[in-house]
Amino acid sequence: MSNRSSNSSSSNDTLGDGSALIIVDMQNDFMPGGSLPVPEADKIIPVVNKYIEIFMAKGLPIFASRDWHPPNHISFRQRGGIWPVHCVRNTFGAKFHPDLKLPRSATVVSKATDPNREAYSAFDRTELADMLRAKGIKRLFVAGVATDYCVKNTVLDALGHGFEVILLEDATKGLTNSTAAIEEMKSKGVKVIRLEQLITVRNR
Ligand code: VGL
Ligand code: ZN
Repeated sequence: MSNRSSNSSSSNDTLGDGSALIIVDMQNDFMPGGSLPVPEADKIIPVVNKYIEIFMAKGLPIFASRDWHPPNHISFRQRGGIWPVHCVRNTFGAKFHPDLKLPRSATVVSKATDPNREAYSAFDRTELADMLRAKGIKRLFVAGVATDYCVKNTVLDALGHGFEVILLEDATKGLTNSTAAIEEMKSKGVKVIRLEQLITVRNR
């Protein structure tokens, strides 16, 4: 707790003690060529890797969520849901993209594992909030896909749990409406930054 700022307007973009990186659903099925592709999702991989490098260099914790559905998940069209079959647990589509440089020390959070419940948020029936609190985390930097589904729901839940949230705008891609999703997150108190701004803060 060495770098607390007394100025609350600038305190929540500071990368230091109490910060963690959450990478949402960077899985093959959400990439171009996958069964539920998020346009250009593969383009953010190098940027996500850069954030991973920065958090690793600072010794800060990294969490990676994954959509981890059973084969008969309620969100699939075959069961009346709105999505094609995607991210079925233990399949290639559910694996993280091979270019994502997730460190061994990262904590993987599996979500939407119940066949009869949809869960977009990485906090929904997972241990994420407890694990973050156990590590003294107060501030979450969020990257990944899809901006307008799992990222947004994870971010809003994080606010509900009392975490400060910073969305990494250059490390997220949406399915249909990223702009509206980002505006909604901003209106609820989320700060939105890009790599350049994080480095500026880091080197201050
Ligand atoms: C997601 C649709 C269905 C996501 C997951 O990760 O944003 N979107 N399941
Ligand atoms: Zn899903």
